[in-house]
Amino acid sequence: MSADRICIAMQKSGRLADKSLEMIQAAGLRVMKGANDLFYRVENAPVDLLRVRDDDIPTFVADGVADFGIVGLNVLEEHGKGASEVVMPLGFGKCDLKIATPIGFDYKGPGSLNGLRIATSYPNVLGKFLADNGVSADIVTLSGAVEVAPRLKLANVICDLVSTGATLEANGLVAVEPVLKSEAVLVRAPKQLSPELDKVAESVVQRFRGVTASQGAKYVMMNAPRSALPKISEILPGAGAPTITPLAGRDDAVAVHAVCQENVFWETLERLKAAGASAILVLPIEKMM
Ligand code: PRT
Ligand code: ZN
Repeated sequence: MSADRICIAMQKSGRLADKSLEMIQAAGLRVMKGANDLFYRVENAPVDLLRVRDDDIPTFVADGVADFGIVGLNVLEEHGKGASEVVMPLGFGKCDLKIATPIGFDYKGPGSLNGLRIATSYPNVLGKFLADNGVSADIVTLSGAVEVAPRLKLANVICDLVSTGATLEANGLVAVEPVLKSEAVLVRAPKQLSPELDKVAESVVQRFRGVTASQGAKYVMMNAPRSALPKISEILPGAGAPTITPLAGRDDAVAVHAVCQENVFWETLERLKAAGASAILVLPIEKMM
């Protein structure tokens, strides 16, 4: 850790590690993977990466040991974010913390959990959910393999992360109640920085915004009759006002350029074509500011 460099805490290995590094690299930070396992250095900006277990990231950031952290919202909520600020969701590591019951359990809402034993790795988040819903239940805290708890008669139901649902299915469980929607977030320390480092921190935030904004966004170009413009604007998904330019030698037709914030599917292209558009091109966007 150095007083004249920004430190970003990220998961060392696990589900978020590769995507976090990709995000940092997409923000234009050239990462040097040195012999030091704990720290990676960025060579083109005063930034260091602190590589740790995800559970420690909220504390490192809240204590100002790191200036930023990339961590699952589930972990942040469980460990407490203190005075740290969630700057933005990052669009990866998506999963849901859910209550799941054995198949055949007659679940009628949170009230059905009264008096039960619930196994989870997220006792704080679950405790808050139960309190908010006026439920009194026993929380059994396990650090892993939560899904086997009902079979071992350790608990009646569980509260665990779900992404595809395959783990629940393989264990004869079914999700019945969402507790927390999660994805990786950028979190910032509640710490005063020198003016120089504050500039670096702002630029990191701006670039991360640019990377997340361009994810899934597309640049769409086409030619179209002027008369079709209202219909075309309606069809383009998540587009702001399109840029309209005249076509040389044609009064009745124009070129339409638009940035679409959502993915553009084949059906959209077919609808554009049906509305009169031709020469339709969809291009990926690399950076956006
Ligand atoms: O070593 P370290 O402590 O850093 O890592 P870890 O083992 O605690 O966490 P890791 O790497 O497993 O997960 C890191 C983060 O990824 C989590 O905190 C979540 O924010 C996010 N994430 C996204 C997930 C999942 N999807 C996920 N599916 N974390 C865990 N799972 C597990 C879940 O617990 C269950 O066992 O996958 C299983 C369910 O998956 P499906 O696809 O079968 O539903
Ligand atoms: Zn962990």
